Amino acid sequence: MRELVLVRPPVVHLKADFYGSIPGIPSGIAYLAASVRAAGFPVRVIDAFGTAPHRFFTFRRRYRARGLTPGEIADLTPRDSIAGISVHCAGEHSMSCSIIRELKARAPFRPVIVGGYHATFVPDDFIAAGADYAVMGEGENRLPGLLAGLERGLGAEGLEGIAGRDGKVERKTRYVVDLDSQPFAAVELLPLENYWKLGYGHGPVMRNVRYMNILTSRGCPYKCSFCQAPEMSGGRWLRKSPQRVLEEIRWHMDRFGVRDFHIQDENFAVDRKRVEEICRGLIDGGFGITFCFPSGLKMETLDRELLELLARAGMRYFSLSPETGSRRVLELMNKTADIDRVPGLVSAASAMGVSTCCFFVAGTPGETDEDRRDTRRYIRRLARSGVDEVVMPVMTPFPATASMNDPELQGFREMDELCFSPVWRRDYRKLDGFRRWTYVHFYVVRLLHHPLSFLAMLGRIFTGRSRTKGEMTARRMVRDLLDKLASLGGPEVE
Ligand code: B12
Ligand code: SF4
Repeated sequence: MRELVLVRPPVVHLKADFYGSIPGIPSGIAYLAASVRAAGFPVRVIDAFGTAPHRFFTFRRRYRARGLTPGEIADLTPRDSIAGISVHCAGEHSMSCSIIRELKARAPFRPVIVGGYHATFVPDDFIAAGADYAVMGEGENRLPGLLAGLERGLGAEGLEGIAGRDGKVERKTRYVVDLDSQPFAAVELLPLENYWKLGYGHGPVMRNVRYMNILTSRGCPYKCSFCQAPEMSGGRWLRKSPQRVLEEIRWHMDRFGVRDFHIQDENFAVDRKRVEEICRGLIDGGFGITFCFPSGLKMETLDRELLELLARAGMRYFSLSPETGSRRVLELMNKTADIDRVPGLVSAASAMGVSTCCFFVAGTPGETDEDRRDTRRYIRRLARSGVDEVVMPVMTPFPATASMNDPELQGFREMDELCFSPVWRRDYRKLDGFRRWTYVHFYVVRLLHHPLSFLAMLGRIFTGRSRTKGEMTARRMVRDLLDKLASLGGPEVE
């Protein structure tokens, strides 16, 4: 039986994007690898970022990548294997095509399969680049079937949600996997020590503490116009039971010595009873862990009582996404968000010793200067309430979202440019200026209203005991600069 080699591409971003990309433990492929293995297929992972996280190289002149080059990945992939490439985001588009070409150049008849969040929405581009199959949506319920078909000398016949060279595309639009029956992620296939040594990730990484990205649920029932989650999950929200979540946490603690969990769910707290049971299980079971929500919690699912329970169970950081201070813009986004609740939630969390982040997006089509003034005013209010950091990407469209066809969001030349600093937008300079000044407003108000906490933040940046993404990023920039210097003269990949 041929081995499946799952590839996580190097992390890529536009050189002109000052904020870069956020590397972290790739949880999705680790869950997928475990399911494929449980179905009886040998599997290994080539994590091109995690294997060489300090190695920068230039990709197609305008992009900066980190990790192994496409040629090195192809060299490491046995010719008699089946290759599977995980394409998480639009920024990995051309890099993944390049990996496909390198793999095919070395072994033209070796099957190459792509899958992942981004590949789900533009499967044909990867078939055109030379891939044999593109799996759309969840991988667990169709990759084993495809591998079995390939072993029998067939292909994707009879399987839905797989695009192939014959052009047949039947798109699966709803999540269906029973998460409780799914094995725990095969994270031992990843270069975990490298991630732990890095000292940064998506959520704030604690010094000398092993962390793990985990998923306790999948999908989201909301329908924000800029987000791919509704299309990816078909509006479904799937959950693991509290018991299973607790077992998974205990397994990571016992097997890998993990003590800090980064819960990466799209929408963790949809079911309040489930959250309460998980928290009570952590408290009563004396787990003694910490956890955070770097991908956010939905504000409507929280109140003071639930925050208290989460804090007692070990929550140390979470982010909320008001996105804007203007109700008009919220309507344009088709976003349900009761933004007046946020100041109360962050000050309550702050009093409990939990750090908070608020997420905004600048440049929603139809947003006016007046809306932006409302946003800045609202952010100053949050700074007074004690929020620890704000993050403000600039709106970029993603495939399969309403934003993708918006006339105001046109002008990009290729998918890879779809990042949170869309420098190709005609109004980018104005929007970038707005976000930079908004950061200045935020930190000045924070300094004036919470001087001690501001000074403590500076101290933590200095000592590396980061409690927020911003503190971690400040140190990361220095580390990245040193890595870039050490990588000078490195490869330039076309
Ligand atoms: C967790 C997460 C991360 C984690 C883990 C990433 C990973 N590689 O696994 C971290 C924090 C590292 C991360 C980083 C980034 N992310 Co992210 N991430 C998410 C998040 C919150 C959930 C995704 C998830 O885990 N879903 C559940 C799992 C099970 O699904 P999955 O990983 O896609 O894997 C399944 C299938 O896709 C498939 N599959 C996956 N790979 C393969 C491979 C093969 C061969 C097959 C057959 C199937 C298959 O099977 C898996 C199991 O079912 C979504 C949020 C959202 N609202 O959607 C964003 C999201 C996917 N991320 C996004 C972005 C932009 C990024 C970053 C670029 C952010 C940044 N500015 O730096 C970086 C990229 C870094 C990188 N190259 O990895 C965007 C993607 C938009 C786009 N199309 O470009 C999303 C949609 C968030 C958003 N709305 O902006 N992310
Ligand atoms: S932005 Fe958040 S709440 Fe809105 S659809 Fe996406 S994951 Fe759901």
